[in-house]
Amino acid sequence: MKIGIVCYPTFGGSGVVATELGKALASNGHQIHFITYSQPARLDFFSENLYYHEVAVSQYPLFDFPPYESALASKLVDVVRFEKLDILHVHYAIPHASAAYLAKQILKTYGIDIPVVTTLHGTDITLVGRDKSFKPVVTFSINESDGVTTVSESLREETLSFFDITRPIQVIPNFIDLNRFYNKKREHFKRAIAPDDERILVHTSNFRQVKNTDDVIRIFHLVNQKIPSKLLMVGDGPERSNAEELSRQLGIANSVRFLGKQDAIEEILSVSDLFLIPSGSESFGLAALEAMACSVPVISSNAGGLPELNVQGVTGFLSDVRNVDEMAKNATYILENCERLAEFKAAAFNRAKDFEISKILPNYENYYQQTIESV
Ligand code: GMT
Repeated sequence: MKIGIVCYPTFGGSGVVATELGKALASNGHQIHFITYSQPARLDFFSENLYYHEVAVSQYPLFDFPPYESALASKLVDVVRFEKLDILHVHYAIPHASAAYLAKQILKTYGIDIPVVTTLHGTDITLVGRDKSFKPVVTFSINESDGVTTVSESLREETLSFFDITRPIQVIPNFIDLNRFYNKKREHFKRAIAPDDERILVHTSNFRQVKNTDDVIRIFHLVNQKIPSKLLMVGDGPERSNAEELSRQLGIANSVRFLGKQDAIEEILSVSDLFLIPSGSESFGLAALEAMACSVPVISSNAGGLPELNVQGVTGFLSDVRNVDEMAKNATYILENCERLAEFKAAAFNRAKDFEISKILPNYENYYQQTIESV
């Protein structure tokens, strides 16, 4: 198939899923066209089946807000016509689903009916999409898509309860490439971070409020009182300085390292013993899956799709959002006993195997085929 993929090209979860999906489809022989405003972060190599089309937004003094959606729709029309695409797959509803709708209508004037699949990723539904200023457009463009997928059952249910949805939604979960994400046994790196064999806890995110990064620091503060340990905070975003400030206030700054944005996240996960993800909302938790693939158990909240990934008492533990005391108690329980920790690590890795990309990819391929046939 010739597939157009529209996504945010950044480090965020939806952009990562879209890029990894495109790469895997390309190596399965499909021709993939990424259409976005800059080269996706993980699209860093050449393949004969991968194409990238940049959406350039003209600057004009009148534009306080450059009209990206119109520029994207025009680019979609151009790429679908000239590359003869079979289907468009847009990731994150806002503004990609409505731009695809507009492109689809324009393409009809050229006698082309392009099938559009929209994948909802989380905040496009749970936070941003619910905003009054977006809701009618999100509802309309979901209903006008030829196919709609969500990354978890929980997100499917939330979509159906927040919006007036008139079409079926297919759940296709996030996936992981186990050839990239596995425990690489970086002992020298581990010794550099934890010279006295301290346990290493880790958090990776975009440090937005929804990630509750202050809870990450508070959980670690409690664990650190019982178990010699270090915390690695990976990523960057608006809450980072608050988290840094809190770690100073709690007197644990020397045990917490803020590493900023990192490409080789699997190297960091490979030296880690426990992953913390106490999010207030999380449609799936791709970051937790990446950790599990590297044999790192997970202490999470029970928000959104996290219970569909993290298995209570097996791959880690789940608690109510903001229940820092319980999360710290469970973290300590896993870390205090070497044999127990090894069991949780093995179970985390086993669970990650359920989401191996080769198991999930056919779901997308079949869904594309089905959608093309339905148009
Ligand atoms: O987590 C984020 O804030 C990034 C966000 C995105 O849309 O880029 O991630 C969402 O999509 C990921 C990939 O499907 C999911 O694994 C994340 O759980 C989801 N984040 C939230 O729901 C907060």
